[in-house]
This record gives sequence, C-alpha cells and structure tokens, in this order.
Amino acid sequence: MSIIEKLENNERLSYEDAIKLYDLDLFVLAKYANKIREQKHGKKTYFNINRHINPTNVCKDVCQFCAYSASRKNPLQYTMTHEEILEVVRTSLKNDIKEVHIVSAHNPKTGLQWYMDVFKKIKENFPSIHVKALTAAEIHFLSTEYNLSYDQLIAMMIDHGIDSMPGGGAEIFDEKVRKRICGGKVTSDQWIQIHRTWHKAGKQSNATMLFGHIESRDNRIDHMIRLRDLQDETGGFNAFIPLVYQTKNNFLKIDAPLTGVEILKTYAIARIVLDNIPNIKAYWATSTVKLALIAQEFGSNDVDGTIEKESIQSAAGATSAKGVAVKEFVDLIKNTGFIPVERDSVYNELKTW
Ligand code: V47
Repeated sequence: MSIIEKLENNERLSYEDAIKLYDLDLFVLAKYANKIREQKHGKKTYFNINRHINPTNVCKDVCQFCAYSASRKNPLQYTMTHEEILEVVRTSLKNDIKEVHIVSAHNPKTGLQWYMDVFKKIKENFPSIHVKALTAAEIHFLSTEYNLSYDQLIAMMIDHGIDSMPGGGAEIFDEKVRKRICGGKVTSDQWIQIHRTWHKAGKQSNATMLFGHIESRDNRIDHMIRLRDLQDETGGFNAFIPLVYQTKNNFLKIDAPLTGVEILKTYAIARIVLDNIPNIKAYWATSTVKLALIAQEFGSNDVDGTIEKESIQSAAGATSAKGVAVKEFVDLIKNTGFIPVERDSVYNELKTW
C-alpha cells in the first residue's frame, strides 16, 4: 500500500513508512495533519498563562547546542535564592499566571535540598499554582550526584509538590548524534525510563525534540517513534514539542538555520506519526510567534504560554526574552482564524477568549 493510501486510511505508520513523509509536498502533509488536528481539536488553539523561571545557569554538563549554561561560553554565573524565586512567583501572580515552569542547569554546588525545597515553598505560599519542574536531564543529574534512584527522586518530587514534568532534555534520541551534541548527560534510554517512572506514578509530562542541528530527518522520525512506543505503554504524555534549534552563542557551528518549510513539515509529520499524543505544541519561543500561528494550519494545536521571561532560547539568538502579552496572543490567534482557549498545564480548558 502506498504512503498516501495509508494516510487516507488513517493507518499507523511504521518507521519505514514515516521516513518517506518528508519527501511529500508540504501541502499534502498539511492536508493529512490538519484533518487529524481538526478531528481532535476543531479550530481551538491552546495557550496558557505561565512564568518560566531558571534558578541557576551553573552547569556541570556541556551541551554543544546550549548558550544558556554558564560553564564555558557564558561567564555570568548566577544562582537564585529561594526568596528570590518566591518573589518572582508573587510578582507574576499579578499577571494571573496559572503555572510556573522551573528548569535549572546541573549545578553541583547547591545541594539536593536547594533543588527540592523551593517547590514545597511555592506550594505552601501559592497553593493554586501548578508547578511544572525538573526535566529528565536534571533528574538524572541529581540521581548521579546524590546517589539516588529515579524512583526515590520521583517520590521526592511528588512529596515536594511538583505537579507535572516538562519535556526538556530529550534533544535527539539517536545515540550517535546525541553523543556529539550532549554526550555525558542523560542518555536516551534513561530519559525514556525517567518519564516511564513518572507516568507509572500517575503523573503527566511533555516530550520535546531539538531539531535543525546535525540530526537527519530519519533521526527525527526515530525520535518520534520511540516516544510513541512509550506513550502506547503509559499514556502519560500530554504534548509533543518540536524545538527549533537556535544557532547563536554555542559550540555547534550551524550556519544555515532551518527553513520555514522544513519546520512546518516537521510539525505536520509529528501530528501524523504521533497518533497517540493528544497535543502538538508549536513552541513560539523557538519557531517565532508568526510561524507558531501558521503551524496551526499544519497540525499543531498549541503555542505554549506567555512565559514572561525566557532565558534558554533567547541566549541562543531567539527573540523570546520578554514573553508575549495575553491580549497579543488572543488577538493573533483570533486573527489567524482559530479559537484562543486558555488551558491549564495538563490541558483542562479554563477559558475561551
Ligand atoms: O531541552 C537548548 C532546548 C530545552 C537550545 O515541556 C534549545 O512544556 C533551541 O524543554 N535552540 C528546554 N532549543 C526547554 C524545554 C521546554 C520549553 C517549553 C515548554 C516545555 C514543556 C519544555 O531547550 C532543552 C533544549 O533542547 N535548547 N539550547 C537552542 N540553542
């Protein structure tokens, strides 16, 4: 059966089928991706009102794509106190945030409790806030640094009030590429195992994929299929987030950034291949707001949140440092012909704007 026949029949695609998708015309992919998007979400585009906090940029690991970590390229080290972090949350509550998304570098100097206690303090002071925190990369770092199992760390995370896990640290699962871009940190199997353990504890998470550096199109498909396999097993992923690689201030010498067509094809292919992950997020901080909105016609149904302060992608050249105002999001989504729906962190609908 041809790939088009399989798409027409809504058949699940194998790796061998899926690697053929990039050869299709963008608008052919759009037709099938958008059909799935409309079946699942109609004309709704989800966003949330959130605040990103990156409490430290001191990092033991050196990822070749990272411009945020202070280890080599960025000499300006910082580590926030818990009181400073609480003050950020307090201030952002005035903007009606529902979520804090807290991701740190791998700082060997702070001690385990610095990582953990802040979540409990946030919950005690602001019980309504959803705490999305600790990537699998951080969990693996804490596990090796403090000789704790993933199970033990996940029990601590739940005990300290973490509600859901972000999808960071997945990068690209292909072992050869991973070794070149971030050898030394969490492996692909470990990343998968950490999310499996988190899901088996009854919790939800997201999954990312960093693309547009040295990986091949086939590596992207392999990455998606590994996530689909875990999702078949646990059902714990809410969203898949393809992160467009930002080229500045890091060690990977990639001169030509991805084209818009390649980015849109990747969103559309993700929507087609990941038949069991409900949401495909076009994270505006890496795609730009304009392309994230266009991506709504190519299978995506989410643009992420208002963020307020973005430090990781903007360090590598993205224009995302200051976030986006709610009104701007809402107007842009409406003007694109979609329905802006504010969601919480695990995709319960809060308000149709
Ligand atoms: O894993 C680092 C990426 C990620 C670059 O779960 C870069 O809702 C592009 O995971 N170009 C962290 N990306 C951010 C993240 C995330 C973001 C928004 C929402 C969610 C969610 C998760 O940032 C890292 C890494 O892949 N990153 N450097 C760069 N140069």
